[in-house]
Amino acid sequence: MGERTEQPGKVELVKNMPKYTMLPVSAKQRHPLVEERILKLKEYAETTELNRIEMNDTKVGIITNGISYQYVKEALPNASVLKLGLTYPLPENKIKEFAGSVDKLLVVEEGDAFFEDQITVMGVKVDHGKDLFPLTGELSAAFIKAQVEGVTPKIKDAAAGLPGRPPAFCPGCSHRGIFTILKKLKVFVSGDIGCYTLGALPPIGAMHACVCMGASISMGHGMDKVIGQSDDYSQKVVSVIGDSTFFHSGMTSLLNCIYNKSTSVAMILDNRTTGMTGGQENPGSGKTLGGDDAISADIPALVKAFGIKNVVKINPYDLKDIEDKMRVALDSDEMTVVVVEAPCVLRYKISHPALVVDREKCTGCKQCLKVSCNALSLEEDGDDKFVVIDPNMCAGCGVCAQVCKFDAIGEAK
Ligand SMILES: Cc1ncc(C[n+]2csc(CCOP(=O)(O)OP(=O)(O)O)c2C)c(N)n1
Repeated sequence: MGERTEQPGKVELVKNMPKYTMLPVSAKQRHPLVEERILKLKEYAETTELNRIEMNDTKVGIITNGISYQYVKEALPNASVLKLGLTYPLPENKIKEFAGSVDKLLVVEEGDAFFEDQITVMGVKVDHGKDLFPLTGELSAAFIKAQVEGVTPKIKDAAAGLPGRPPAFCPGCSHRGIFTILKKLKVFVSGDIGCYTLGALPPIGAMHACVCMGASISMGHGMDKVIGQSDDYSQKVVSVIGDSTFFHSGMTSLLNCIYNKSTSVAMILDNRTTGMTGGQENPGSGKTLGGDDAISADIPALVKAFGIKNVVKINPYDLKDIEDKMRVALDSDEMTVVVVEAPCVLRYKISHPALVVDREKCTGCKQCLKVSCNALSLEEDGDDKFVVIDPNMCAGCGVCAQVCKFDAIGEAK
């Protein structure tokens, strides 16, 4: 932390094969140096302010770190604490000194018994650790207080019967129409991480797997190999991945698919941004993170260069276009890659005039609510039920209008 200081002089490349080239012969020579460095770090861990003892009441001493430290300070302000800021290697002497100056030693850490096990191996008796603070879930100040002092703070119960409010796609989001049709086709969607993962949640509920960033296409490939060809769409897999995730770690799996003759369908939802994490630039957006102009990677050209012949573009705001082209892709016995090009409406501030509902035509059937748009809500007037569109939220994308069987949604007259 502090002011940036520029390195004086010119930085030069120095060739030093035994240091930088980890062939077995040099790796063997480097290993002792790594061990020496850990010993030096251990000495540093004993003296650095990052590992500090805050002595208070000596009845209870707590070894903790990070967010757990904040909970401990809130829950047990009088307890003595050893706060670890450098958590590997541990400061053995400091831990022993702290343990010796308190009556009872507790280790409060989220997840695994990372400190507790190492401290026990040092020969230090831990009075309480994972017996009170479980391996799973998250800690909180209230939970720590309850476990240590047996005092459970009273928290008011939520009113019964409140509806769940899962997060939804933004009004106007290009992912909405895609998932509406994937649901209609009843395919198995092997998903990935990004705004489109919200397609897994009700009322859409059309993503059936998501493990980690970049896994969609490879999981889909594996499922396709196991299941084999089928005419039943519910037994067909469509992998769905965003542009940023594709550039990050989806490209290699796609190459593997075509090399190993997958018959799955992969959809790349190219909204020209990294939407979920706040709209950062990526290799397709045409800008560097610093805001300078950059290349804009051409996804269809890239995919064709891998050897994929069936590369199809879809307009995500035209439900018929999506369904027709997806049916062709699903019926093909060769892999198809569907590229959906539509800029993120939030990031690029895209909006069209808000749509309106014709109350005379609306039957209150709720079909439009199933596309999961927060601009839409159901109103009641006596026995009459009808949908209204909030003009401040609606981006005029038209997806809700396309699912209305009564032609009740349209532009304002
Ligand atoms: C390994 C890993 N790194 C970073 C993240 C954080 N993260 C969540 S979603 C996402 C990318 C979303 O961008 P994109 O795939 O383009 O989809 P969009 O949200 O724009 O629809 C990132 C980087 C993560 N989940 N996993």
